[in-house]
Amino acid sequence: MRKYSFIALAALGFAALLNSCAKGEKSASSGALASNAAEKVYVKPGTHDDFYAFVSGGFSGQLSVYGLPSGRLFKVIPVFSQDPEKAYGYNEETKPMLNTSHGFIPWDDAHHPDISQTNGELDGRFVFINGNNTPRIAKIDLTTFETTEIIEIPNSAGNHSSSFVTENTEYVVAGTRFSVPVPQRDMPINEYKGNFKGALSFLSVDPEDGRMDIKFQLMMPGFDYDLSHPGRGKSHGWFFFTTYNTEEANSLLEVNASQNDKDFIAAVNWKVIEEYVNNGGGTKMPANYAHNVYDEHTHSATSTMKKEVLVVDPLKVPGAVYFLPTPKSPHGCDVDPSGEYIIGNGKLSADLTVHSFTKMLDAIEKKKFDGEAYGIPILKFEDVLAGTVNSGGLGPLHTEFDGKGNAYTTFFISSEVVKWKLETWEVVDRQPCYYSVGHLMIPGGNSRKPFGKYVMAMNKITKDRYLPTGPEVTQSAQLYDISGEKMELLLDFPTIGEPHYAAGIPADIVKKNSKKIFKLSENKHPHATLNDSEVRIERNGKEVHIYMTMIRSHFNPDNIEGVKVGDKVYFHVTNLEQDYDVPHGISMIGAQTSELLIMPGQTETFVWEPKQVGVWPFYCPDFCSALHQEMQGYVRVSPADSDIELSGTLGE
Ligand code: K7E
Ligand code: CUA
Repeated sequence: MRKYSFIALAALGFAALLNSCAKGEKSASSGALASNAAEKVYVKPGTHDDFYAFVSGGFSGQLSVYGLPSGRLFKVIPVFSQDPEKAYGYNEETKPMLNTSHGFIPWDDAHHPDISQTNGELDGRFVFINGNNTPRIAKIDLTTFETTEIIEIPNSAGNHSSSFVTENTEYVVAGTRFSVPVPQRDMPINEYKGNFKGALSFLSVDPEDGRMDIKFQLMMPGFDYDLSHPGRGKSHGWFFFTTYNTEEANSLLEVNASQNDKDFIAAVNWKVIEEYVNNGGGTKMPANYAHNVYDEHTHSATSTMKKEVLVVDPLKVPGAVYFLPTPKSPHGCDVDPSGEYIIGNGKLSADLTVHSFTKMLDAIEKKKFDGEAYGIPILKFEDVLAGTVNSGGLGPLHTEFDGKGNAYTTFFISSEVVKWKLETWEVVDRQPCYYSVGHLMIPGGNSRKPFGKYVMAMNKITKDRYLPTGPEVTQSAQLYDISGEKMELLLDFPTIGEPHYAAGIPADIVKKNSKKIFKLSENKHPHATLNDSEVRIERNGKEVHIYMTMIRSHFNPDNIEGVKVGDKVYFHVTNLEQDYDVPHGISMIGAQTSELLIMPGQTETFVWEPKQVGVWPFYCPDFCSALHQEMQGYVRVSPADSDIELSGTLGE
């Protein structure tokens, strides 16, 4: 019977999807846009956008930076994937960033960026983002827009309920989507139930330098922990996680994990656990995970393997965890700006469940429990329910807030954004998305202080919205003006990869801190060449180290002789420029790497192993001056037994 109703719901959803596509075609051609929509997104040449939007790349593994309202793309920040454009993961300095316990992993699936906060408001220091596939959390420094730290999460698999930050960035959270044996071991898969564990990891963030560290891992029952959000204001100190597959099925989850009428939102009191841990609680467990840190002064990353993690059994900490029954395999787990309402979006449901934090505390205090799961108390649904939004949509996924008492929820199946009122739970507006929307984002939407001017919806399917590009067509974002009663669609723009969540922030908070150059006087790279008198070439057996500089518009040296077949040639190249926006590049014929793109004052290294005798050119691939085409040089490669002396010259 249950199975039947699920299939019926899916079929209904499919019909709705077709329906919304048909609607889309019609309104696209008949002009759903208000006549002044173009004006509202037009940012005059030479002027700046009001907001930065950091949009996850999903399976591209990167984070892209757009301006709002224009939708202009400014940068793709490489995070978990190698990027030849920036040489990230190709140069010797950044390769350690992609080290893991599984070796060098130059890809991941990045979903949820979140901006650091102070007192519950965006502070614009860092963006954090999760890697799902090989569980990791990365930190991007918003003075350089570069990834400066990646930490691997042990005992985790499918790091999806991540990487959301608490009100003062005390913690960044990483909850496992897939439960696994902990510790990992060889065991039959069908013994999953009762034996697998779901680790919820809390990573502390140093208030001074932002350094991350796994403070503790809470070992929860073997459910799937899908999404999470921090409490704020009155609920600061708590973290909420949606679960599905509380059935603990290990096969055909589309049916077997949809049996229970209700799954749970897990409410975790991290303050209580923090206190327990600070007083010596928890168990140190052997582990093996990488902690990779990029140093702006050495322009280099180091990777350290960590060998231990602190594990906490929730049953040992009274008051640490409660389960809030939530209908129909909830996906999104969102907390309103006041911290009172916790919204669970049951993705197989038409309604939204809103829990009350106050009622939750009250029920806990009165010990009104409705049984337990693996020893964790379950609260009564009716006791914690604040209200239900009868939305009339299908497949609710994610909710954001405008700070004016309204909430906005995406519906994947019925392909729309629905606006509703907190406390009365009434739906007040709905707008179609083209098509199949996932997350949506209001700048500051995950904080005490949202900037409710725009909402950006991120769509999975675009079909006919753009010029076709073969079987693979772009995903997209859509921008709506939400300053009035009714949402107004302003703009469609294509995105990089598949955006899941995004994080937006007023540009003013970030742009004043943006670095223009790296100071040469602060360059602590061990292979830096800080002026032309330090230029040199050294041989150490078969290793050759070229200490090279670049400035408009030449390399020093630009003629190199004495390199032999079989050598391993390191180019350590320093850009001596100290002007804004004057990077130089270097690329070498036949080198099995990418070009380097070196910022003013920075040093980078690539390795070239010449296989053939000859005279081989290198050049600058970044058009840096009127004489950029003159920025070139040659390396003479001689036979392995040659006795030609190593030399480097310029202008001789
Ligand atoms: Cu809904 Cu990964 Cu947040 Cu995609 S997730 S949409
Ligand atoms: Cu330097 Cu082109």
